[in-house]
Amino acid sequence: MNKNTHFKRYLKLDVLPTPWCPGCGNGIVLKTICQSFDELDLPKNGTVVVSGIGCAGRSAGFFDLDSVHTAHGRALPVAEGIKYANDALTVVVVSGDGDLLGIGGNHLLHAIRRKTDITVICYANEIYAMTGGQVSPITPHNTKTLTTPDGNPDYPTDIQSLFGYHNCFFARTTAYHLGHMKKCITEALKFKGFSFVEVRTMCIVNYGRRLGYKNSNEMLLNFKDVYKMNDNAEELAPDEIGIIRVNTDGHR
Ligand SMILES: Cc1ncc(C[n+]2csc(CCOP(=O)(O)OP(=O)(O)O)c2C)c(N)n1
Ligand SMILES: [Mg+2]
Repeated sequence: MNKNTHFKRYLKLDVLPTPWCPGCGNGIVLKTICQSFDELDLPKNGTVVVSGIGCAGRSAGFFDLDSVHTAHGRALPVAEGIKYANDALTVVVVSGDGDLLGIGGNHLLHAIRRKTDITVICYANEIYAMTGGQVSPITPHNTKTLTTPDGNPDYPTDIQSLFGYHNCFFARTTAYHLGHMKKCITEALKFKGFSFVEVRTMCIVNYGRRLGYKNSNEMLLNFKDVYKMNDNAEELAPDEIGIIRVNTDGHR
């Protein structure tokens, strides 16, 4: 394998293709996570991937690593348990916004509080994709979904605000900003403590089509138009991507 395909060693190539719809952003995120693993040369017998349930959660089965596909919303406590049992392992959670912030939201609060040294990659497609496109905790206000046909009456959770004064690593990036996504994931993996990367990604089939997008490329280009880079922020505005900096001792 050459330098550009070296990341494939972290994938079970023989079980491809994935079950994801044409135009889904999940493959971009999966590939980028593997590229970050490759950059850090993470040992295959020292890295564990944990997921909840959902389209994003299906990622866990495609890593050529030990992985656990947990019940819906339960990825974090399982991942924390693995880390506490064997501190030498690198433990990575890959799951969706519905799984991590909706049904698993309570676990997220406590993982942040405990600052367990794990990395969470949230495939933030703003929707419960696998089950047909129900409103999620980060669906924007007024947005039409299967369960909010007149527009979402609620406002989305600002994920970074959950971290409050706790000394964790938080980054927001998108499926369009490939280099930035890789940097965010690599930095999160290097961080000693709880790290969370919110990756804005697209679901055309159960979300974008309802919003009037013609194809997933339009959704991808929308990330380019909307999101501005701000890598030294104390706090990210809703239209900014970047890393919330923490000091080396873990303090903001
Ligand atoms: C306890 C439980 N409740 C509900 C479901 C149904 N369910 C499966 S996937 C899913 C949504 C997942 O959404 P998200 O985590 O955002 O992942 P996505 O499919 O969008 O990638 C739901 C509600 C379930 N499997 N288990
Ligand atoms: Mg989702």
